Amino acid sequence: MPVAELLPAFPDAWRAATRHPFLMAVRDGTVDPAQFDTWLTQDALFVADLLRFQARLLGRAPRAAQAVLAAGCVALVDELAWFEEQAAHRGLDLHTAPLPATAAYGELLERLDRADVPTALIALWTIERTYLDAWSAALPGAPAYREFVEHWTVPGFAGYVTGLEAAADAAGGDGAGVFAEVVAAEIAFWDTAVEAGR
Ligand code: HMH
Repeated sequence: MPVAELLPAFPDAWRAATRHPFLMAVRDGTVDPAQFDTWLTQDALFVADLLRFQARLLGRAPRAAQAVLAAGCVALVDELAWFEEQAAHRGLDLHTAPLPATAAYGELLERLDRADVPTALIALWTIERTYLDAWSAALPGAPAYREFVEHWTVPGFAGYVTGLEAAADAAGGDGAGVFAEVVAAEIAFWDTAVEAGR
């Protein structure tokens, strides 16, 4: 089954992950800056974990998936630099400990190293598609947060997500289980930013 059909198969979880109160507050400008800063520092840790996962996946991916995965690795390296700039700008220390949801998401990525390639590709597509839809729901974003909203809604990012979808569909595989697991990890990640920032 094409991975796009997973979205309507899990409507409640998908909605919770992509219409989260955190993102609605980013859109409206009412997000608590401490919550936003918590999300930012934790997401920088997540992206470092994601780069490790994706680089290893590239090493065992089918020939047809190499280009999109390699481009994604380069983009994640740039993204780490972008996070460092954003953190410096906001006076944040990125050398913080992972909160439980961040650590759990990192452990999920490590487990996916041992999953078969089709499952890992579906997981990666889910990770990025969730972010695309979540930040798109925050458009245009309050002025103070617009740069972040734009970062994950630019056409280049949407095109990347489409490329990952094609790679996942070409690999085949049964994605319902891993899709549900990744979406749950995304919901927990937003929840944690809200709770820990309080
Ligand atoms: C939690 N999910 C999370 N953070 C991200 N940066 C992405 C997905 C997209 O890369």
